[in-house]
Parts: sequence; structure tokens; C-alpha cells
Amino acid sequence: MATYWSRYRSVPIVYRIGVAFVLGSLFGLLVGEPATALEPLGDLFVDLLSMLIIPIIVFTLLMGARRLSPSNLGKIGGQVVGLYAITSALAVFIGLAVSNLINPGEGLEGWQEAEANSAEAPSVQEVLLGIVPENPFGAMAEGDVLPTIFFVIVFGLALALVQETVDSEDVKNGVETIFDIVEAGSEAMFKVVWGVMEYGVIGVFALMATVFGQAGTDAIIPFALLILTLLVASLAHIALVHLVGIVGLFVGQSPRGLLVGGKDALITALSIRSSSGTLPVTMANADDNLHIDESVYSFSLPLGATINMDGTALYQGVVAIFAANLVGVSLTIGEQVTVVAVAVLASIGAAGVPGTGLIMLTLVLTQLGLPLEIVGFVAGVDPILDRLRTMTNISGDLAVTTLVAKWNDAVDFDSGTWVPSNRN
Ligand code: DAS
Repeated sequence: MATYWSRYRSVPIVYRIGVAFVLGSLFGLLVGEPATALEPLGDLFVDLLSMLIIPIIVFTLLMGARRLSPSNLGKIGGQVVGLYAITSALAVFIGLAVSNLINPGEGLEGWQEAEANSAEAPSVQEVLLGIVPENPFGAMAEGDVLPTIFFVIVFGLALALVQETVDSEDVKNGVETIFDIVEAGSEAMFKVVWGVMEYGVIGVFALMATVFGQAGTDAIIPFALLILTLLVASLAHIALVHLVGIVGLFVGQSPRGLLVGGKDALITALSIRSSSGTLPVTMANADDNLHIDESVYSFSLPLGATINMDGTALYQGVVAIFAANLVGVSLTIGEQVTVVAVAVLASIGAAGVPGTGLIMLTLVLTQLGLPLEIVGFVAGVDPILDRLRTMTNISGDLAVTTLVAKWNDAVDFDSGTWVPSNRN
């Protein structure tokens, strides 16, 4: 028995969830309506995910804010972070636009009611004003995601600033202690996350059995469309923003130079689904192929691996529309701006590891009052979706790094894959 259990645990959790997704779907198709008896097991998974939302925001974003502290950043840092935020926001818009065109999730309307967060959808002005909490602890207690994210980032930056500007050693040590506690808390929270994902094998099986038990084969197309939408949106973002926009227009070089120069990193990202894990390859490509100076990439790429997630941000836009279609509502402009704000701000705290986008999705869906069951649904195809997200994340890191390097005369365009003869 112990060997079976150890063999079971040796399979990465996301593959086990993928198998549960398929088996749960088949079970629902075979058994039909009676399969919905498993729904409470799926609801438990959703409740466990909900439990994580505020603690994940507090712990990961405080650490993320520390990395963004003004003195850490400097001139190059300011350029890098500014471009990272712009490209991530553009990514969400592209995700929303492509998703509004393809409309994944249509055909499954009405299987779930939206737990409306507010009597009616907020306007753009209400969303932007709503980012600032009247009572930050009340926002946390209410599970109000966007105001909580805003306060935690501001507080994290303030802590970093205090540590850098006050003379008192006690205060400096006090801030260090807070960050140490937060770092330990962040590690502990991710232990809880993966514990919840262990249960997710049962939860996703139950969720898929329920939706296919209710909807039958009608549920197949919406999921296929979801994968197609993310693929189209990711490739559109890489082509339009990273290659044509940044490298072609602003850097003034052939986009092919970046694609060939960064191909090892892009392929690695597709394979291991981790920006942090790909980082050594990304840095090697920046140095050996793109001939970018270490003074730039040694700062921009590690920072990009954690806070710059164009693919992850784009994914939030795609799934937000998918989720809205599943519950038969359409997102107002104000709600779509909410998706942009949550996705860009939350990516500051997101770690470049497999499944980050899935965890961030709980923040976006909660803020929009859309059912968290969607997380269980997309978890089953996450091994595919995460690869596309991570490749797009890495592509964005390299494109922005190239532009910042150009601005600071820290790249040699007369060598490496920028020269046609060197592009194999
Ligand atoms: N796998 C994450 C990364 O490493 C991306 C994601 O999950 O969205 O960038």
C-alpha cells in the first residue's frame, strides 16, 4: 500500500488533477444527472480555495512590495517596472478582447448562479475609487480583493521605505522581523495551497462530474474554446506587443532576433511551466544570444520572473469572460477594468511557479462575484494553459529587458542573434 501511495504522490499534482478532470468528465457523461450527488465534494474544494484568498494576498504581496521599494529600483528599475505594468495591462486587454470575440463558455449558461458582489455591476469610476479601502481590515474581513491588494502593496512599500530611511536600529530590525515573519507566512501559505490542491483531485473530479452530469456533451465545446482562446490571445500578445511593438517599433530591431535569441527560454517555459525555473536559461539567452549587458538583465529578469506575468494577466481576462458566459452574464466595462486592476496588481505578488495563474484567478473571480467553481474547472486543463501563460511571461521579460537595455546603451545589436547570419 505504501508503495502505491508513494507512487501516487510522485506524480505532479497538476497531472493528477488533469486525470481527475478527464475521469470526472467521463463519469458525468456516463452517469448523467445522478453524478450531481458529488457536488458537495466540489463545493468543499471551492470553499477551501476561498479560505486562501486574503492570506495569500497579504503574505505574497508584502514580499512583492519589498522588491518594488524605491531605493531597490533606481532609474533602470523604474523603467523596468513601468514597462512591466504597461505590458501586463495590455495583456489583460488583449485577453478580454480575444475572449469577447471567441466567447468561450457560451452554451453552458445558467449552470451556476453568480454570487453578485454588489447590487449592480460597478462603473469604471466606482471601480477606480473602490480600489482605496475606507477600512483595510474591513476589506480583508469582507474578502474585498482589490482594496486589500491596494492597501497591502502600499503598506509593504511603506515598510521598505521605513527600513531604508529611519536611523533607529530597533525600527529597522522591527521591519526586518516583520518581513521575516511575512516570508515564513508566505511559505506556509503555499504549503496550504498545495495541500488544498491535493484535495483538488477529488474536488475537480466532483466538479467535472457535476457539470458534465448536468450539461452532457454540451460542456465539451466551451472547454475546447477556452484553450483555443488562450492560445490565440497569447500568440497575439507576443506578436503584437512583444515582437512588433517593443522589438520592432521601439527597439528598432528584427523581432526574429528576439525569437531566435530567446528560443531556449521560451521552449523551457513551455516545458516546465515555471518562470523562476526558466530564469537561468532566460539569463543565458539574454547574455549569450541577445548580448544584453548583465547590469540590466541581472535586475530585470529575476524581477520579471516574479512580477511580470503578461500571460498570467491575459489568462485572467480570458477566464473572466469564460466565467461570465458560464453564469449567463456579460461583464460591464467597469468589471473588465476591475480584471485589469486585479490582474496587474496581483501579479506583483505572484510567484513564477506552476499554477500561479490558477491561484490568482480566485482573486479575480471573487472580486467579480463569479463562482469559484470555475477554478476547479480550469484546474483540469491547467497543465496546458499554464504552459502558454509561462511562455508569454518569459517572452515579455525578454522584450522589456531588450528595450530597457537599448535605452541604457547596454546591448550590442551588432552581434548575437540580432545579426541575420547568426540566426540558426
Ligand atoms: N506558471 C507561472 C509562471 O511560472 C505562470 C502562471 O501560472 O500563470 O510564470
